[in-house]
Amino acid sequence: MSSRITEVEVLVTSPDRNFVTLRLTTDDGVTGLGDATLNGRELAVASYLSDHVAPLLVGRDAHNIEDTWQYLYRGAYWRRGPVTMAAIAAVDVALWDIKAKVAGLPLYQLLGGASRAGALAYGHASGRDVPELFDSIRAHLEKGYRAIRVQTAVPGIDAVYGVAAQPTAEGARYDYEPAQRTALPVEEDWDTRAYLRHLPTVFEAVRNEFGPELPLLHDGHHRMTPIQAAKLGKALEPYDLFWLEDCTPAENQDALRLVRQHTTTPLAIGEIFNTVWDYQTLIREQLIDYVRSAVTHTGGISALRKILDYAAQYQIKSGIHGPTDISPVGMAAALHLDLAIHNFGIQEYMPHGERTNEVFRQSFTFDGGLLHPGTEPGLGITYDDDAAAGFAYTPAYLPVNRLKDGTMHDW
Ligand code: EZ4
Ligand code: CO
Repeated sequence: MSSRITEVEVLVTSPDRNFVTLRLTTDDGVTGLGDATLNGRELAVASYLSDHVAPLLVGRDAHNIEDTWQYLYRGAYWRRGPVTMAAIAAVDVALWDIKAKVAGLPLYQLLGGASRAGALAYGHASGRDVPELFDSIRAHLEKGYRAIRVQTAVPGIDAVYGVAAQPTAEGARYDYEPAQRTALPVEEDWDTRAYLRHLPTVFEAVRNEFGPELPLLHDGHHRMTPIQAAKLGKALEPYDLFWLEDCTPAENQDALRLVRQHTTTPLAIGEIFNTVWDYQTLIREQLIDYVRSAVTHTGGISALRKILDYAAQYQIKSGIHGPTDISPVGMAAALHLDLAIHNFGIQEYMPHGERTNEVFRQSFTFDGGLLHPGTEPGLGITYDDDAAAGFAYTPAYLPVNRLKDGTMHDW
C-alpha cells in the first residue's frame, strides 16, 4: 500500500502572529499538516521548504516517514540548525498526520496509545508587582491550571522577559507575546544582580500566599553565568520549584555541571535546541531533569521521540515547549507525544487567540488542568484557507537585550 505525495503547499498566515504551515496532499486525497514556524525568522523556513524541499517530496511515498526524515537530514549535507530542523519537523509531522488519517486513528495510537488521561499543563502568570502577580496566579487557578510559571518585573529593570503588561479590553493581559510587529526589534534592559536579589523574595511571597502544594516554575531565559545560576538555584530551594528553566545559555553543555553541583532545584532546558546532539552531555551526565524541545524545532515527532526515549533511560522527563509561536499544529503534535510517552513531565500551554483558532480548527481540549489531543483521526487540526487569506504576513521580531551600559546581552 502506498500513497504518493502529489501536492506540497507552504502556507504563511498572520492571524494574531506569523505562522508557517506545510500541507501535503496524497494521490488518494489525504492531507497532512506540519508546523514550520520559527519566531522572527519565519520566511527563511518557508523558503527552505518551498525552494528546496517541496521538489524532493512530490512523488515520494507518504508512508515512509523515517526514510523521508533521513533523506532530508542526510541529504542536505549541511546538518542541524533551527531552519533546517524546523523544515524537516514540518514534513515529519505532516506525514504522521497523513498516516494516522489513513489508519483512521488519532495519532497517539500510532505512538503506542495513551499512557495517561491527559497532559498536565502549566500556564504563564506574571505581574509588574506582587499584587498583580497574585491576581494573575488566581486567574489561572480559576481557569483550571494546576501548575503555574511565575515571571515578575524587577525593580531597576524597565522591561523584563515574560511579564505581560499590555492592557486589553478585559483589563490586564496575562498572556505574554514577546514578538512585536515593529520595524526593528524592541530593546529591553537587564541587570542580573538586581534580578538575583529580587526573584527569591517573589517566590517567598507566592509560597506564603498559595501554600506548598502548587507546582511553580520559572524561566531564567538564558541570562545567567553558571555561578549565578548555581546561586539562584540554591536561593530558590526553600520554595520547591517544579523547575528552573534555561538558567544559562546552554550552547555550552559543560556549564550545567557547575550548576548541578550546587543546587537540587530541578533544571529544564532546550527550547532553542534542535537535535539530540544539543543534549548529549546533559542527558548522559544527568545534568538536567526536563527536556524542553518543541516538536516544531527539533525535527518533528520522530526525532523528539528518540530524544525523549534516550532521556527516559536517565529518569529525565519531557517538558515540551508550547508558547504561542508554536502553531496549533505544533501544539497538537506535542499533545499526541505527551499522551503516549512514558516519561511525560509537564506541557507548557499558552492558549492562542481567537483569530488563530479560526485559521486552525482544533480538536484538542483543556479541562481540569489537563490537555488532551482529542480522538479525531490524525493530528486533529484542519486549516481554514479562507480565514487564513485574511491575515497577510507581517514582519515581527523578538526583542534584544542590553545591559545598563549598552552591552548586548542574551535575551
Ligand atoms: O521566549 O517562544 O518558555 N518559553 C519561552 C518562550 C520563548 C519564545 C521565543 O519565540 O521562553 O516565551
Ligand atoms: Co523558555
